[in-house]
Amino acid sequence: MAAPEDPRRRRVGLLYDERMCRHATPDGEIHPENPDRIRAIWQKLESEGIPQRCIVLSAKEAEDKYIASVHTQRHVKLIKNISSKKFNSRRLRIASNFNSIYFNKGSSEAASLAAGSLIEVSEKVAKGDLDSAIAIVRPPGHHAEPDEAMGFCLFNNVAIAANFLLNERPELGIRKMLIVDWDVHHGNGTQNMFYKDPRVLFFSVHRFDFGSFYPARDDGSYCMIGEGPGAGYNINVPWEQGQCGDADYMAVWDHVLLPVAESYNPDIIMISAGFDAAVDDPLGGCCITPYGYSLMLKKLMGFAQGKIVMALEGGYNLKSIANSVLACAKVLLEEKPLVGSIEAQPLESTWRVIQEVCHELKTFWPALSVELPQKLLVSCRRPCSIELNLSSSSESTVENDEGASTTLCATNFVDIIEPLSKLNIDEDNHWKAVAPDHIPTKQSSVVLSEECPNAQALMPDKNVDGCTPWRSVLSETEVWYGSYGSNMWNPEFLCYIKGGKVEGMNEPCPGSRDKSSPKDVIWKTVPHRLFFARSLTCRWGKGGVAFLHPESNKNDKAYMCMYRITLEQFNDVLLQENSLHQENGRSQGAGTPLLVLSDIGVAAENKSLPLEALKAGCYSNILYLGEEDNLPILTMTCSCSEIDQFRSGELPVSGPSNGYMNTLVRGLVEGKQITREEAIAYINDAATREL
Ligand code: Q9C
Ligand code: ZN
Repeated sequence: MAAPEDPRRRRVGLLYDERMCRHATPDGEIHPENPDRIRAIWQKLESEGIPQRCIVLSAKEAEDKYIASVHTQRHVKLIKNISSKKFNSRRLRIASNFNSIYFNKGSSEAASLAAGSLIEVSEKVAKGDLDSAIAIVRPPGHHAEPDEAMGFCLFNNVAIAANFLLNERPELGIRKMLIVDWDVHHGNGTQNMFYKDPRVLFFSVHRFDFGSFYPARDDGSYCMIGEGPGAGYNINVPWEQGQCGDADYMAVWDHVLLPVAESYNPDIIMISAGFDAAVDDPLGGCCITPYGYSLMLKKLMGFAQGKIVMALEGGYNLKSIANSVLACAKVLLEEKPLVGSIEAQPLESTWRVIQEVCHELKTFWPALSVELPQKLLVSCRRPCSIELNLSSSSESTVENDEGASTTLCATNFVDIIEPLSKLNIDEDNHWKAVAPDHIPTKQSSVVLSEECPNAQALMPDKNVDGCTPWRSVLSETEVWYGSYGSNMWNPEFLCYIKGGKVEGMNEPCPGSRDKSSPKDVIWKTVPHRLFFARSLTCRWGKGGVAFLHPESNKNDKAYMCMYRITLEQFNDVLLQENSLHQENGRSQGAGTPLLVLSDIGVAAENKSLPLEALKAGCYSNILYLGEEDNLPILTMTCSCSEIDQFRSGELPVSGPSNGYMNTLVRGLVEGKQITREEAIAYINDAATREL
């Protein structure tokens, strides 16, 4: 035994077992959820001398009967047997029936070791043999449903251990527990397993992005508060966007989680500790620092007499997860107070989400009834729309979830900083204060971090404005063009890129100068009202065309097909949609573009950006609809003042012609969003409901 027993010394369990590395992709394909994750964490802890200060445990396989307390017999059997020889030829096909799952010869053992590890450490913490514990396990668990593997998860490790304590070890006195799921993804499986159970308060904070972030189901919404006796014991905090960091999580801790934990008074806390909301995670798009994680954990240690069990869930940047787990281990071990500070303010959307959650739950938790001080609501930071990919090499490789490698071209330093210098900076120098939190520093030679919080210090001294032909600059920036009208139909949109016309169009499109196809096409829904207005367009002839109400409303839902194109192409589409491509010297070639990089920043700040040069066109207003894969989502619609004119009858409101209607329905159906019947109902509703 190492150090002499100090009675104040915390007994922290640390579980790691190399056998959990045997679960891997069957043919060595690259995958973010890979064995190096737990190895990297363990190596980091070893290099810092952490294991010597902990009680190190190895894994035990979970007994079937314990796993079966949250999973169906069928699922237990499948996962227990999937690695056996007789499944050799069927493993791939079976995996493909699940969402984001792979299996190999090591999967069965690893899955039951992960679940068994959680049982092991939870029992020891509940008994008081340990004060707290960290289980460095994989595969992760929180997406696993009663009868379904999902999202890299085979067995729901935390749920199995929670049920074990409640049902199998009543003598340990664990009658109510709090599960805090801070993985960037919603813990859908865990939520489901305890949805009607008041003995488990499940709290998940996750990216939701209005239902478009993985697992992209509506059960991650704040409306899901539990059912029957479990009503009030399920709390979801669904972020509207990425970029959430320390300040946002602290705001949720202080205004939601801690007040609830205080009144609930749990006997133990289990943390579904994914670290994919960490800064630089390739899947999460958020930016919690190791200091942020240590604060989140420290604040929870004030409850349940410090009985805390942490279970690794996601987290896919090896450095980020290793440093974050290290920070957490130190918190559990050390009696020293934390040092550090949180620079940024919460995002504006964070206060909105907190208010929604509190409103939903205040009848169950009176502590959530307090109004947020007005002063908090006005001091917030705004999201930043431009991906800053400062890299010392010219290319950096990021793995996507499916294992394929995507090569991102690093954006040239000058291209990024120069347009930023045009961003509106308010009197309080808001941008400067906010910059470090927003700027990912991926192996960057230029370090924009706490040591160097002043982005302006890094401005190149030469003003390059005017020297760069706009097309080449804008061709290096990608955006999502979100289409909610006829461009949802792929062949139709391609006319604006490649040129030409499809059936129903009166005149052909000239196409964009850069005729390369969109890099990606994805769908999303947005909380905006779709409606039809105007009565005639050159391209479509008689009938109204689709618009989005520029203001968002959470009761509205519009389908949107998003094309990943360059900002140069976006400009060309914008010109064509406003039929300004022939006249107007600024188009097609020389002159100035309608929308430059810095405009995206302004659009992000204000959500919409009317373009003076287009005010005669019908789509003169750029909407910023958040981001996807760190790229801004832009669309075009009418201006706010036109809404008033449509309402008053000054400008006509009319439904789509049959040809236009057919194109919309075709786009939705071929895009596999909804059935033909649903598409027709959706369009009819948009065309008939009063604005
Ligand atoms: N287009 C955990 O972090 N992504 N799971 C699939 C499909 C799956 C994450 C994307 C992400 C699963 C434990
Ligand atoms: Zn996750």
